[in-house]
Amino acid sequence: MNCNHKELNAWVAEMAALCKPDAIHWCDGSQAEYDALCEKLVAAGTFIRLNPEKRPNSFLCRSNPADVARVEDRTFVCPKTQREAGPNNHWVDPAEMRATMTKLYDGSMRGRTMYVIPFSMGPVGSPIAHIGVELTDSAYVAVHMRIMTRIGQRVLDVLGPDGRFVRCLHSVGAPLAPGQQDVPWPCNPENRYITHFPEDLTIWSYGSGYGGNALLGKKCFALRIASTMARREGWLAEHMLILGLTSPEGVKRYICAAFPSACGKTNLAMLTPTLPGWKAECVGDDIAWMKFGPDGYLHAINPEAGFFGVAPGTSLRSNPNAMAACSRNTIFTNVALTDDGDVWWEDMTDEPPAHLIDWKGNDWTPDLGTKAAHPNARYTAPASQCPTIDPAWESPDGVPVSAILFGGRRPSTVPLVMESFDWTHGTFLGSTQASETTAAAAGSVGVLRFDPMAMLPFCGYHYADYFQHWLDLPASHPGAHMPRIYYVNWFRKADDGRFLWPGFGDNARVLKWIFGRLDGSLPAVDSPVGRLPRRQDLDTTGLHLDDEDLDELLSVNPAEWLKDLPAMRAHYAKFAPEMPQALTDQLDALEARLRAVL
Ligand code: TSX
Ligand code: MN
Repeated sequence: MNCNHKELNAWVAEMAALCKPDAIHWCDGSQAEYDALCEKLVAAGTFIRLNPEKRPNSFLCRSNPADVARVEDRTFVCPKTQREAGPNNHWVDPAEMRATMTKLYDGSMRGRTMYVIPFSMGPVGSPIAHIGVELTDSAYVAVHMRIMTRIGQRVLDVLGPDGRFVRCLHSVGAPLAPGQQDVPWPCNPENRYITHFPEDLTIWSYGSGYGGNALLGKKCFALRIASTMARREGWLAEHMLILGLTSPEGVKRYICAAFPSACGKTNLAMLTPTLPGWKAECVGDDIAWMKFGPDGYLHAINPEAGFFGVAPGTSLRSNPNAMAACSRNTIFTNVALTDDGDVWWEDMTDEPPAHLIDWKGNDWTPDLGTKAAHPNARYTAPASQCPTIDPAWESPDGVPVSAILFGGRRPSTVPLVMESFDWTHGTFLGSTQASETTAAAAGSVGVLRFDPMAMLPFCGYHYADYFQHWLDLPASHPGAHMPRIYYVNWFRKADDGRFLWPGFGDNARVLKWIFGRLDGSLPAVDSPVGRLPRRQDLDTTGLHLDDEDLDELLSVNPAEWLKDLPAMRAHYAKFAPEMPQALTDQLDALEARLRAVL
């Protein structure tokens, strides 16, 4: 490895002097290096090689049961002032946080290797991409970074002697004394910190080895830090899938979509349309970076190179493309192990196997009544393995975005689809995006849980400033051609509790209506809350959907909507007094339109 970036070399030396690893390993990103690290993880008892006949070149890993998910209560955003971080982030004075964590990092890598991982978020050299370097004492993280990002010498080559990079420091916080035996999943659950210093483009993570806590290119860089960069520089870093949709006439358009959790974002990203002649292709399932192109369109890249997907619920029925993507060269974390050396998780098949080893390593049979896989169990698979990966998914210029979808899980009130009146109204729709709580979520049932633009845990600065950035975007770029904004709801229920809409591949019918709107071939009907399809314009051929159900799906009941307004106002009040006037005006205008038709 050859690095002539003085600041990078100095920072690596400085962090190594602090963390005191036994060795330093610069990752070149080669297959040989990946294979050797996986073998090392097998020898350490961290990885179990799966049956090569069933899952070629794939591994199972079981984490410490205390380290199974992102830790939002231990996640901090530390600009100079609390005002900058906003009420949507945990803030600690940056000097104080640096002091606290410097003490923890002192000697934290003793007995371990520090991996130096230069990585590109986005196609290497793309003008929309950005570079980071992660220092980590976890080989699990190193092999994940090779799947989830682009790593190695080619990244240093693009970085050059003085390029900008995000400094990512990660330690599991479990130094080894001389001769001390390691554990399969080292971590330090009592001292976890996931910390962001946006003013210094720095991320410090300590104590966890799992997912977004440790793979610092993903949520920490590509969303929290990148959102602050995007605001300064006039672009967007969003928690959105990107998909390409081609009509039977061969017209192709790209759509981005942001949904709260449990709405099936990855399923939509890998959609298989049920409409004959329509084709959907996947650019990304989690994050979109969008910058204006010379054509005035926002051009999106997927900054990631892999899928870190939730396994439970994924099946040949819900998402055959995800199943294919993780059929080989995949790392599974906290799923169950079958007797023939393959993996299983809840809802992968209709019937569970008669015997498994569960995610904690114990014998499992269906009668136990416990979950065999952890609900947040993951597959880590190269995006290139998705059968419907878009031909342009690695285009350095990104793909032009024609539409942005927001949505939520709303059993009542919200229609299947509506179009915003304009960009400001679309921003309003995103800012009030919510799901209704279910029994599964903590707290009471049927309450609106707001998650604006699906960025609640990921917006790296004050939400009011983020909304203002969205509002300012069209005027910030001469000749801007903004995407149209839609709000969708696959989850509306009838009074008897049935889902009114079949969802999944049939969502292509909604995308077809949006397509018709984009090319000007379909009309829409104004309602107080947005523009709606006419009944006859939603293609329901082949569906068993009776007229009453379709009416209900596309209906807007002003009295129902008015019931949501106090919650919306309380939601906005959390970000007052900084909340943009344009959005509180939208709320007032919505109320006035609803009252006018009551
Ligand atoms: O992912 C989902 N999508 C988007 C697909 C592209 N899910 C799963 C959500 C949990 C992550 C959905 N669930 C969707 C949906 O559109 N819709 C529903 C609700 C639903 C569930 C089952 C049926 C219909 C709707 N029908 C039968 O089971 C027969
Ligand atoms: Mn996500």
